[in-house]
Amino acid sequence: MTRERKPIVCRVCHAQCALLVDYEDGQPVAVHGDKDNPAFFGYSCIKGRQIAALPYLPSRLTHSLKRQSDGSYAPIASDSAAAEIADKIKALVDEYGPRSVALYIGTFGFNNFSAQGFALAFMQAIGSKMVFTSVTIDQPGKGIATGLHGPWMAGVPDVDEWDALLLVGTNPIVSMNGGLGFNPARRLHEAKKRGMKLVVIDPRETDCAKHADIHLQARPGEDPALLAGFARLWIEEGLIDRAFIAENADGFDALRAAVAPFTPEAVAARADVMAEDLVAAARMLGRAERGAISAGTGPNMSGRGNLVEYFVRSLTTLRGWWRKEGDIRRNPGVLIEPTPAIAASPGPVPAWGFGEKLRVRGLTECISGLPTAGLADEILTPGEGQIKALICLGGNPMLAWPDQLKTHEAMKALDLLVCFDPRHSATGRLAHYNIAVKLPLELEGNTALSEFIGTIGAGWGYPIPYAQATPPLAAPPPGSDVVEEWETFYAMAQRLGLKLRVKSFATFDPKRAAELSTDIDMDAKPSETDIWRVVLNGSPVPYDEVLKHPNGHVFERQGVPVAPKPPGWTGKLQIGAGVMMEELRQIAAAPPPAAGDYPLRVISRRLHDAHNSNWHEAPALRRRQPTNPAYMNPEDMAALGIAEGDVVDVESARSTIQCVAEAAPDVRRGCVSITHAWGANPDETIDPHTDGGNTGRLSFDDRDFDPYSGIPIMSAIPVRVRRAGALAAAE
Ligand SMILES: Nc1nc2c(c(=O)[nH]1)N[C@H]1C(S)=C(S)[C@@H](COP(=O)(O)OP(=O)(O)OC[C@H]3O[C@@H](n4cnc5c(=O)[nH]c(N)nc54)[C@H](O)[C@@H]3O)O[C@H]1N2
Ligand SMILES: Nc1nc2c(c(=O)[nH]1)N[C@H]1C(S)=C(S)[C@@H](COP(=O)(O)OP(=O)(O)OC[C@H]3O[C@@H](n4cnc5c(=O)[nH]c(N)nc54)[C@H](O)[C@@H]3O)O[C@H]1N2
Ligand code: SF4
Ligand SMILES: [Mo]
Repeated sequence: MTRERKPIVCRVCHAQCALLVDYEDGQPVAVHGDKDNPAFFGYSCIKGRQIAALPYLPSRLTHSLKRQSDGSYAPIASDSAAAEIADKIKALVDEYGPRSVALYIGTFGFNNFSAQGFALAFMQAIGSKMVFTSVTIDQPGKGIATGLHGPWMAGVPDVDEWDALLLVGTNPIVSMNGGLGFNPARRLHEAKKRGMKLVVIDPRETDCAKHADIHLQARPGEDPALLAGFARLWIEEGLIDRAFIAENADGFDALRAAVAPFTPEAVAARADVMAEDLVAAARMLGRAERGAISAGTGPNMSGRGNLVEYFVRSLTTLRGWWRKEGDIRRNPGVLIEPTPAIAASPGPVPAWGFGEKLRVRGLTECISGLPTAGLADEILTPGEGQIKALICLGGNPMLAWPDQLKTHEAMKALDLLVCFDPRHSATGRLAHYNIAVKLPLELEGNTALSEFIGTIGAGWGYPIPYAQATPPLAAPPPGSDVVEEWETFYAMAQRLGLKLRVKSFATFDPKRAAELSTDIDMDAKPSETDIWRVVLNGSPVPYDEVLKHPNGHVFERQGVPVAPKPPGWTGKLQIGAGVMMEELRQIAAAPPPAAGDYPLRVISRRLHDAHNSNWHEAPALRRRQPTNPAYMNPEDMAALGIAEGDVVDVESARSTIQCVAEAAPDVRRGCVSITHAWGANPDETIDPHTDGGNTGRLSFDDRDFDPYSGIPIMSAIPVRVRRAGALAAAE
């Protein structure tokens, strides 16, 4: 028997953990974390441990599919599919103009920069700017707040330097969403051991909240009031870095005036927490020498994400928690060149109102991209500029977008819908073509994405100059015809006689990125490694060097001391931005929300054993997570006459979904915690025990939406809940 152990960068989610696959006689027999890996220290999760099994699941597409006139699907050769799609795109561009063709980049369009690089180059080649991504239905407030507040070029200190951490509606132990870095449970454990204080604001007692020194189990959607309360108390008690603010920030007086109404008592009443706890949390954070704040999807989706993210930055500024002159940035970049380590901000940058305009709801491009929540209406609204074709790259609009009912109408209205997906997803079941793609086991992979997201904020990216690149471990199943996404875009461009110029992701500097772009040879098809060289052109360590380290490596690169602010520098952070202060005034003026017809709130969450809409059917995952339950506080269940395991109707003003009720004492009373991206299409039969319910169906995309990113309410959705059939029985 031959035994082999092969390393792979996991890309089953964005975290890119270092895994090892054990082979016996060429067959994968086990997948586990690599204990010797210097960034992940052996971490793996059950989802990642499926990496060697996924290519062989019955649900994996081994051939691309084309919809037939009777609505059924038949296999089509990948090159024929590329040719047919290219011809259809050309016909649409000729008749309606390039704007009629849109691209949607979902989760797995980010996990693979080569796919994204080619998709973007193809869109540029046909002349369409209609590029949408999942970012605007995720945490668009992060970009918008950075624009309003201004970026701090030197970034924030690393996890092991913090004395305190505030997590606002994020649960990185499960989600890997930043805040703690990679192998988050271990990093939190180490940080707590050295005395770091943890404050968590979350309506659920999350995995992170269980380790918190103070957990404010607040009413969802009240985060801006809570954070304003922190700011007010810090200012009142002098817990702010006056010198840093005077030197580096404008807008202090405006902020002080806007947070004045948010007294501990007023905030406690709104958010339904104890005023003493709020004060204790604010002081615990305010007395920490160095600290960090990270917010997640919950507060980004519950109505005022921009303001929450703005406070994440402004509170950091008030405490002077940014990396300062002389601090060492230990990771000068390996595959991605970070922003310059200078203790300064260029000042605010435009956050919306530029680029392509949507024809609906007055939405424009924003710093987080074109508003995806406006895309369904863009498709459905007739007239000049209407979108007729949508290319979905590793995303699943039918299960992930808000307003599933409208999304369904939109997908059905398209002249051309193409999904690049290894599975016949809910969106794929409405598509004209599904391109069957290769999976991570069959692809070269690397940690560029994790490094790229290192600029998002506290606890993102690697604190050390670490990178990993691994070759494909296995060929696709025998007899299959699966492609890398870029190959199809290449084939389509060839067919249409277009040239592709692919940008480098290795830098954030737009000028340098343009210089590092590469014209692709349209006659001789490049290799997979060639493509990565293009996509990471100009990386601090050449890609070929990283490829020599399939087990991952900490490169010998000197840390960079943060340089002082250059003389004559005028840029300053802005902590009193007018639009944000106006939102604070509106909140202060409005009473806390009344219960109304829909007294409960569906709050978003992640499940440990499921990732968005992906691979729920994998047997090892299904055993652990057969469906997406409605997790409810047992007291709410008792009050509503609901028993564990009952199917319940969760009804919003938009629609009703069915879920299996599960008692969860960790969920705040009044909240129903349900994860997204389950369920099926509106015209399909749905069994709540296996398919689950789709929370997107509960939301409107055109009510209570953010005017800049378009994100509507996707958490804290007002609902009522009753046992399924209870209404019929009562009548
Ligand atoms: N109500 C509510 N709605 C939400 C959220 C929420 O919390 N609440 N969360 C939002 C967030 S944060 C996000 S990011 C979006 C997610 O939005 P999307 O990215 O659109 O949704 P996913 O479910 O991640 O879709 C991923 C698709 O990629 C396919 N896939 C899996 N592996 C691969 C691969 O290797 N290559 C390719 N090409 N495809 C692959 C899967 O089969 C699946 O169809 O949903 C959003 N929707
Ligand atoms: N295992 C797993 N990991 C994932 C994913 C997955 O599906 N499964 N999805 C990936 C994706 S696409 C993303 S974007 C990241 C997201 O990563 P996170 O943002 O960390 O996602 P969650 O774990 O859902 O944490 C959101 C928290 O917000 C809370 N919450 C809901 N509404 C509110 C509110 O109004 N205020 C406050 N304060 N809290 C609120 C919820 O109770 C929940 O605990 O995770 C990624 N990682
Ligand atoms: S956390 Fe994500 S990257 Fe890490 S093993 Fe799990 S699925 Fe893979
Ligand atoms: Mo996300």
